[in-house]
Amino acid sequence: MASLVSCEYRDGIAIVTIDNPPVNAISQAVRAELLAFVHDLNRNTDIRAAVLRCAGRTFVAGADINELGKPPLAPALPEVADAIEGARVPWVAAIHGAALGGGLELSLACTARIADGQARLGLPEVTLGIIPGAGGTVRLPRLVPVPDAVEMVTGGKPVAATAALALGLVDRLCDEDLLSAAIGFADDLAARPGLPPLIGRPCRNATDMDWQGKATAIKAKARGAKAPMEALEALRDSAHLPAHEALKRERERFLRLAASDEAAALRYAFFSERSAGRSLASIASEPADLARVGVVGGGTMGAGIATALLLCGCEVQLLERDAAAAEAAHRRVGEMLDASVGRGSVSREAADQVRNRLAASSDDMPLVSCGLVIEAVFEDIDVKRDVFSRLDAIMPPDAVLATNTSYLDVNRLAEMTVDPTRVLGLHFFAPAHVMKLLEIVRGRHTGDRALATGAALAKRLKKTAVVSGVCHGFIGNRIMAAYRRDCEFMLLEGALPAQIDAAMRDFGFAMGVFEVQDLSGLDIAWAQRKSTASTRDPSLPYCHIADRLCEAGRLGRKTKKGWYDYGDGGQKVDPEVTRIIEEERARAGVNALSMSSVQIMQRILSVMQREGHALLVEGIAESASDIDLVMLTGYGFPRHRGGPMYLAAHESQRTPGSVPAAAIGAASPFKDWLIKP
Ligand code: 3H9
Repeated sequence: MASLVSCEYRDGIAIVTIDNPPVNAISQAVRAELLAFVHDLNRNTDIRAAVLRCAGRTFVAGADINELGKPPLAPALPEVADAIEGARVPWVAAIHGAALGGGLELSLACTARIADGQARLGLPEVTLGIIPGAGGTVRLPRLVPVPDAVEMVTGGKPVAATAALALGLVDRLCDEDLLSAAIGFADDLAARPGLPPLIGRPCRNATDMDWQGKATAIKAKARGAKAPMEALEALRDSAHLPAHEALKRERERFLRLAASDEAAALRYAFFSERSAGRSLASIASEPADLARVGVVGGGTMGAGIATALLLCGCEVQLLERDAAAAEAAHRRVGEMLDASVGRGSVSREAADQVRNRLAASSDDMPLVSCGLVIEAVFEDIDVKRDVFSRLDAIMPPDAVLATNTSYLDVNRLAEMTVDPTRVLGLHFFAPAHVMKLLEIVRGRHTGDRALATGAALAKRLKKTAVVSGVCHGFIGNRIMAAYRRDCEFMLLEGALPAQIDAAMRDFGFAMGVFEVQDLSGLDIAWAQRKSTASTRDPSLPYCHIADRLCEAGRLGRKTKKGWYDYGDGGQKVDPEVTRIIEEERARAGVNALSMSSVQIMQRILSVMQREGHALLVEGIAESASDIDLVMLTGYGFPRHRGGPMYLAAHESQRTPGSVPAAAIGAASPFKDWLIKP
């Protein structure tokens, strides 16, 4: 087998190169080879210093995630880090790309660090349900101030090279030949007595740390995930215990967490993200040119899509029905850009620059030069069919046409074109410039070029693309509509909105289903129910509660009343809603039963899983992990739980013979709708 670590020598400097594509993950083989070189160099008295660098696009991006959760294989990374830190000669880490997790830990064991201007450095372990396991929580706070170390480890967000320099995390930045600069640096270090290794130094600015305040903030944000709090505890140990004791405790914590359900679920989420949209990667067709993209409709969704496109470097031509609407749409995009500046997600200069690439008009002819047009007009099949008919007439035959519909039949829109192979769905999630998910909807006739264009757009927008077939609501909204409906039946059976919302929050959702409805408004779903009322199967149960709230003008937060009362700014349970629920229970002839949080959540999961299973059987979703990804990235499902399909698979693995979650809803007097939606 080819070696993964090599060493060359230049005038007494050893250059040790890790070459383990694609991201130089530090697998057992890399650890073994690297450790062997450390020992060799200790014995070689011709060597004055060593440089640790990587081949390919990045420095070490961390431990090999495939090995986590399995019995550790020797040599362990802490052993390698200790050996580098205790080496006879100074070691310099030359960092390009990303130095993450175990990669940063290796560099912390070196005597010094030099990075190029594009480098990013971080300890993202908490995003995988673990804490750093090779000295990160002990060496980092001895190099950068403790509050900054706490931020990096408990938040998991990498810092850019310039910030790393300011923190003292790297010693030098270099924008040209990184290797030569690293060799020069190593030469300098060899010539002068070094500082004691990090492990022998005290923590920096430890008294500035408000441990209690941070613990409260983490608890509020973690939504039940354990790793961030464990990371804080590890850092607290590091600040208060001798380094060798803190290292020992860090390792114990790391091994315990690596074997936890939370870590397994987060690893699954990590790999699901990477495998999403795999079917698109094999498409050989060339995508349409995305330099200029058209957006039809500049409401909240259209403006969000335009903002996302501008921020990824596209020119945007926005079409509205008249000059005033075009002007309003232009303004809306400007406001979204300003808000992005306010949030710190984009700089003022960048926002001002991209603003110039937006044109909004009521004339559709400027669309003609766009490679892709995305319609985001009112969610009405006739309105959208008209748009497609017009686009088909004016757009050149090689332009791709997309709809941002959330529910409507993409095939019926494609019917309006001469060549339906160029039509696809691109379902963005609001706010479109913030949310990571993009459902790429493959219609009956959607061709490879249209799909390749969707994939190229997702990549450019840095969104997670999941392919869906055509059905009412595609993957995400179909599942959401199903569990929302069941939650309303649970109201009839005895639960109250606040109980259901609390059960979801306890599970890890940021908000419960009724709170979400109040935030987004109850009127759109109401309009949809009214429009399909004539075709509803009368033999199926129907819950009237939401209709009654809407009829009473309770449309959510915007009317200060919905499932809750928002009269004085806060969210309060409203006895009026409880009364309506009780009346509807009486009308349905149901005796209310009490339901526990666990029962409520099991019921919600069972509906998600049942619908997910149907999506797979019908060929709408390509894989169970795609379904989970949609729920994690678009619907607030807690990432550390893996997703409904992941939980279904693990539930049956863990407790064979247990009552499957799907059976729980079968006790419902309204189970008919579960069987036949
Ligand atoms: C850790 O270090 C623990 C230590 O504290 C203690 C140990 C004792 N392992 O994301 P991409 C694969 S925990 C294995 O598409 P990009 C990935 O699956 C680790 N595989 O590229 C994909 O494979 P495929 C802490 C990994 O350019 C391919 O590489 N580190 C790993 O968009 C390309 O990945 C992290 O959490 C890995 N560590 O982004 C960093 N990383 O082609 C995790 C990637 O078969 N990695 N792969 O689908 C990342 O954040 C991104 O991959 C990175 C590159 C930013 C580096």
